Amino acid sequence: MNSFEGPEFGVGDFVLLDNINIDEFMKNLKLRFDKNKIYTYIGEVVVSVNPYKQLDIYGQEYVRQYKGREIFERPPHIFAIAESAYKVMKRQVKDSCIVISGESGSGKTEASKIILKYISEVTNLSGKQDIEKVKNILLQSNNILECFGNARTNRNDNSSRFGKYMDIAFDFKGDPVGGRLVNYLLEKSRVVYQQKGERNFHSFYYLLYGASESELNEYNLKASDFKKYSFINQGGDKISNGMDDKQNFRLVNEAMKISNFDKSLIKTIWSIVASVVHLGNLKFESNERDLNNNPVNGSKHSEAKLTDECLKEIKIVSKLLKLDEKDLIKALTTRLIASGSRELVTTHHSVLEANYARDALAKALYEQLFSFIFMKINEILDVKNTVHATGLKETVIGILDIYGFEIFDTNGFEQFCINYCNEKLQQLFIELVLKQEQEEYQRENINWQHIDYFNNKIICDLVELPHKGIIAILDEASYNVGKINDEVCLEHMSKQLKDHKHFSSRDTNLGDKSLAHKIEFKINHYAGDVKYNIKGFIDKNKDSLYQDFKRLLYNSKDSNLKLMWPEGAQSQHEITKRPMTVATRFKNSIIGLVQNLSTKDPFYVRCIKPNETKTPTNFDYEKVKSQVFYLGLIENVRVRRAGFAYRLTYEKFLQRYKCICSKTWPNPRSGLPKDNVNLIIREFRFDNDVKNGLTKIFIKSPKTVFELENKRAEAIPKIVVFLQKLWRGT
Ligand code: AD9
Ligand code: MG
Repeated sequence: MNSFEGPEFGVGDFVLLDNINIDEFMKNLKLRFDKNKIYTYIGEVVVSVNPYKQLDIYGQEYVRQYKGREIFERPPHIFAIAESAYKVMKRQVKDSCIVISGESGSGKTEASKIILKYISEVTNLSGKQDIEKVKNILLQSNNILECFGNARTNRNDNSSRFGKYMDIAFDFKGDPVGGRLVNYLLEKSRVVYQQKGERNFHSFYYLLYGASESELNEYNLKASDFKKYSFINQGGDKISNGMDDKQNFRLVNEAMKISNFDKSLIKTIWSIVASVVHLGNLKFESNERDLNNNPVNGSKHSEAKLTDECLKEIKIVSKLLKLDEKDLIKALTTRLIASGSRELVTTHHSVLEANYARDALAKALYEQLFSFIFMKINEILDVKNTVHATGLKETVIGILDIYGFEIFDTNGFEQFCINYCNEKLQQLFIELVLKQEQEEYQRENINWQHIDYFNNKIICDLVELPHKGIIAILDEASYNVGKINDEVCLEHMSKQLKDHKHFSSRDTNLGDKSLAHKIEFKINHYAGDVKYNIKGFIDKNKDSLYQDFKRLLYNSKDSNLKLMWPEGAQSQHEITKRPMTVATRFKNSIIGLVQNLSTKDPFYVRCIKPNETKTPTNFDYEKVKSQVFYLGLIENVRVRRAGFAYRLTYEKFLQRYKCICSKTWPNPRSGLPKDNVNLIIREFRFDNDVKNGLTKIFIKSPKTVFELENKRAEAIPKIVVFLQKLWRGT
């Protein structure tokens, strides 16, 4: 890479820094960012800084430059990582994966799209129709998922509010034949609540500002009524910020058609989106006349009833979701529960409970819709359904675009889950980087000096251990209906985790006076300390949607909607099991993800956000520095430098570099490739920087690789002359 970039661009691999410390690291990163060199390697990890402007580095010409090349042959680029993952998959017939991490707005989703585009450009060169179709759906699926799962936040105008893992399946020729998407924890609280300056999910605005007058009439929506729609107007005025809602509405509909969503499904999807907008305008008042005894606990409360003016909204929602109007009202204002004798009784909601039920219904409708969309895309991408299914096992490249570490002023249940996920991924990163290196050195009989690193397993255990971990304690509290509130749950945690080095509250041994009593706890994450507010943990963890709603939606006359709610088929008596909590489901899905990734050859893209102002020129030194710390990049450079940066089989090495040495060019000496390789190594005095493995030569410093590459570049004109002479027979 140095042979392609001058010294004015700093070093293209951090391993080449003279001294590895944060100041040198930052100096190099800034120098490169200022010169539009947004990619820098740490061995095979690429560090990417969001340029916040369009760079002309992703076109055909660039694809050609990286296609089929080794990582060190060209300047650092994300294409080189995509190419490496592709090569592993194709040449070694091994699964590989690309893990993209970084904080919100650092460029993860853009990176995943660039990778997908690269793979799409370098495959199916013969232009087979069915493979083109698969590629097209893979690319189009982003438009659909971003419409329903992304939103404008104060950090990012197009922030993904869910985690996404995508497997692209390839046939034996290396062409994509299908795929599989997995969705992690949609931030559904956004459906009913947005902060100032933020928006609800894009889909609401695409519909409102993109659909035609007549379509909007069908949904009983009016763009000019925006200010009245309380579920989507909380962020402020129509805050599009460059988002072209109209154009995007068209693109999403097109993408759904390309992905084989039939007309009726598309209609159901927009009807659900519209119904959520209308649900937001339902209001309840207390029916003072009907003071009632709660048959379960005997308490008295006034019953909620819909205000007269929103009866119209009820009609609209019922029509959109093809529900019976009376059933909808009943499900919003009452609840069927099993009393002690297991007979079923109806209890009436208070106004507070009815508001809660309305919000729960809106969130659940949207979340289930989002999962259903994933399922539909998976159905069409299922390898079994593609023409290419051969019965052979396909090889896959996995791409993970998942939320980065979050430290806000107030951190709740969502941040707790997201940060736990990042702990797990960090652990995998450490394990894989070290494990893989160690295994290879062992296989090749190379001595390797172990490098010390912080093993964050202790923090993963703190969160996930059965019976003892935070999730287990939270679950116990969540199952204790009505008896334990958030505060008491925190007390339990403090008691059980009082000695843990990475947990503190006011009541633990590490008692931290800066934490609010009974409300806050702190986890000492690998990336830094995070204070969590326990308020809402139990509720979000239980995430109970009354069976009444499930039954209601299952009984919809809209067959698509009915399909989204199979649980509604259960009768009240059947529901005896404790449903799995959100935290446990999330934990299981992340453990599954990590297991899945650990079976693959991993590549990493570590994304960095240069500033909070979304501007291309500002490199906020302190902000970037903190990301460098928590992404563990300095440790990564150290580990990489302690090992061997590059390795090639003797055959490949000889093939590539025989031209630089008179002892191997034009004809290598007789003997093994290994002996010839060592002739080259000795000739240029690289002896101290290499080790001989059984089948491969290991090179410690990338500097040696660059010198070899430079020498090769110098030798090539001479070779051309030599070959010309040879051909001319002179
Ligand atoms: V979040 O966790 O989903 O909130 P991401 O995914 O990390 O976040 P995203 O990829 O959405 O960030 O990038 C944010 C914005 O930065 C994009 O909308 C682009 O405007 C901008 N961006 C990111 N990467 C590039 C790039 N390689 N070239 C140009 C970019 N602009
Ligand atoms: Mg994103």
